Amino acid sequence: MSLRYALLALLTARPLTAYDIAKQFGSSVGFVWHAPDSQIYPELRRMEKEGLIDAEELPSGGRRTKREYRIRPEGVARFREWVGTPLGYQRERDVHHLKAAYLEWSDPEAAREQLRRHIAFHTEQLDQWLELRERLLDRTNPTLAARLAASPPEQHDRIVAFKVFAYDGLVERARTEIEWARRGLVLIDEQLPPAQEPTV
Ligand code: VNL
Repeated sequence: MSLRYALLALLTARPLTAYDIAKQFGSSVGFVWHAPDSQIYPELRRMEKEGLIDAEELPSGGRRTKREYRIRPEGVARFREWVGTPLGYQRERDVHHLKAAYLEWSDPEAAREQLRRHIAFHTEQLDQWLELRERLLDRTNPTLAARLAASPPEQHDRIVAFKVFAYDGLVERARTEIEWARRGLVLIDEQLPPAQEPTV
């Protein structure tokens, strides 16, 4: 269900063809709400049927006609309502933390390797969030640039500030994961299994 709000969010920036929606999704809202193209296209059709968005056939040179999607006032109202309504929370379900609780069962080197992978993954994530954050701050992200072009200048700072706020949270989360895994590496060294008594 969140996918439809991510799509409505994208379409509040400007009307887009289905193809451009899929493309721009991946370089904007898709970073915080990942969805494959195979989910995006059918969801657009459902949103159209439900009157949240309109599709306009665009004249095109080729055989396939292009359809441009535009958010309808009903879609804007639904989006606004969703943004203003508290979400529920899920109980914890994290396999990395589950496994961390039992690392005394692992060979120390295998445990280290897993924590190193955790660090590598979240270091890549961190770099990605920092880069995206910069492209929001300098306002060169194409979705944001289009959104700003269509909105009054006195709104620009707050539009940017909340996008940056979202990525600030992701930056902090990635840093926390990296520090946690580093502490795990230290812990493994401190808690090496006792050496076996030599058998005579
Ligand atoms: C937008 C642009 C949103 C870039 C993003 O992530 C982003 C936007 C939530 O203008 O909607 O990375």
